[in-house]
Amino acid sequence: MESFTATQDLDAVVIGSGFAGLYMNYRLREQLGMDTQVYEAGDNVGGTWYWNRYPGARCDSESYMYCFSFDKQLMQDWEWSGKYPEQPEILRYLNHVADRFDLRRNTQFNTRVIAAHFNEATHRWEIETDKGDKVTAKFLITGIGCLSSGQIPNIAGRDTFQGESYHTGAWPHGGVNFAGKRVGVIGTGSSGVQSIPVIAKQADHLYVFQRTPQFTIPARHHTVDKAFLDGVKKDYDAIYEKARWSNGGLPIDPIERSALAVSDEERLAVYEAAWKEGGFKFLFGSFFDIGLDRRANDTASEFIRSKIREIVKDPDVAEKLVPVDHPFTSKRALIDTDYFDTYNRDNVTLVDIRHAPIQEITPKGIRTEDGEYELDIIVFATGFDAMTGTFNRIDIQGRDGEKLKDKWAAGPLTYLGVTTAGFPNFFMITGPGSPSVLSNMPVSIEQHVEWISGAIAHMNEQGLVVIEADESAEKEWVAHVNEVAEQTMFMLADSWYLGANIPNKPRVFMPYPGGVGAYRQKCNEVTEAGYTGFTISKGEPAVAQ
Ligand code: N01
Repeated sequence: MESFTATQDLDAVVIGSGFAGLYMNYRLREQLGMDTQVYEAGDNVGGTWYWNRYPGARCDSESYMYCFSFDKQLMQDWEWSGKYPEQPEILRYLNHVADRFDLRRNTQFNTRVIAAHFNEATHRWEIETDKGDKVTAKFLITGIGCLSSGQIPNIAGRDTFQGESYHTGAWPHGGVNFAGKRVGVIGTGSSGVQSIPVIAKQADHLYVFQRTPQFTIPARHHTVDKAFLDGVKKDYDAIYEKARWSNGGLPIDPIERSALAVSDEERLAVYEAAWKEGGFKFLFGSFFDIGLDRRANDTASEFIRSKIREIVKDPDVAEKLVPVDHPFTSKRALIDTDYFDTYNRDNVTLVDIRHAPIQEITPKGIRTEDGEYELDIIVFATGFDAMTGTFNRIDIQGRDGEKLKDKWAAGPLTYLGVTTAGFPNFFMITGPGSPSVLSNMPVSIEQHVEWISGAIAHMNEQGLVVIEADESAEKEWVAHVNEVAEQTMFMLADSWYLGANIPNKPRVFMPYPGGVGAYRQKCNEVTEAGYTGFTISKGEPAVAQ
């Protein structure tokens, strides 16, 4: 982008208009009075919830916690209809937020940012979009989501298929008609586990192509009890505050009990009660060491395996569904509605592609080592190039023309998951190295947006121009993230947390697993100590903080 001629010089550019971009826009524009432009690839707000419209899509944080807390009246006014919010309802909520705070006014839709280069002479970002916009901004902030670059595996013959095919993360707005169709779903992660039971009810026949069996807990989704929600609303501040200081961003009391310190009977009773209640309490509300100690974990993993064998009537199918190659919680923990029971249906076939891998996609369907499955529709529930994939699609260049993609070639390097050294005035909402995907996202998003706007407000008040993470602080933070990750089950499975789902992606644990409370504490300490680990300057010369 040499000789960059901008049509506008802005205070800030925000990329994305999901939960993160919406709130960032609100803070910058309404609270800091900054001239802000938002660019959004979709034709409306919603981010993840705009794109992921597959059947059964819903969030697995309970609805009363899957929302913003920055506006008390908004919290009181919005009524959720179910225990877990469904995609259309979350999208309605985000549209309501956009309307209520007039957030579309400075948002340009159907527009992707394709390049952003930091100009060291002007201390401004020079930003270009696929629609030909050229603007500069003092601050560049990404709200591009952690799971927004869909991954369709490069299976031989993929383009020869003559039926319809879809990725769950780019679902047609008009929906897909499965009636009377032979459908193949590849993938049994969150998207597969949610969509499989719903598609099974609509399709003539459903073939599930499973590479890795999953541990999943029943969600026990039900209509929200009005009295419960009324109770929540009376106590919303305290409930949300508890979530802010929790491990996973949910208002669940920390458990001190070890799975290894109780009798077999007591342990079983705890698991049975949690299984009956449903949801993530099985993980966060049973024993503290399930995610930390392999022997403790074995007790939970074994309990879930016994449930799979109990639910699935055909013992051969049950055995194929039982995960044996990784412990519970080493991949993303899942909750489901009727997932295992779906395999008792006559119109559902489990195809074990671990033992008979897919050889090719043919014009008629999918051929595995065991034979060809003729299909009308293929659904790729095959996940995302998570956490770094969307950054890599934008040509982001910092000091000395260094490309972010090159800097992160061996894995993402960030300070606090919100900034990266050598890229001044650049902030990432829920970037790699922050709790992000290991937490209830709105809690982490709000924390980042508020931390970023706090840093910007500080700079504005002090007449400071450039904020930049120090390399040494970044190095220390990355080492800390790795050290904490090493103590968890996460290292014991191939997962997108580690980049294992993308060919040639470096195997590095990307989110911060230390918990949102501990992370918030660290961020607060950095701020209170005058932005330790950052250099903030008036441009030239730099003033070490
Ligand atoms: O993707 P995934 P996802 N051949 O990567 C399989 C969030 N989310 O879209 O495990 C055959 O988890 C792959 O198999 P394996 C949530 O954070 C949240 O489901 O790699 N199979 C796996 O089974 C989630 O974790 C919600 O062996 C292939 C599946 O495809 C994240 O998004 C809902 C394959 C991919 O699973 C991603 O979930 C939905 C190949 N070549 C998503 N490549 C909620 O809040 C991949 N697979 C509820």
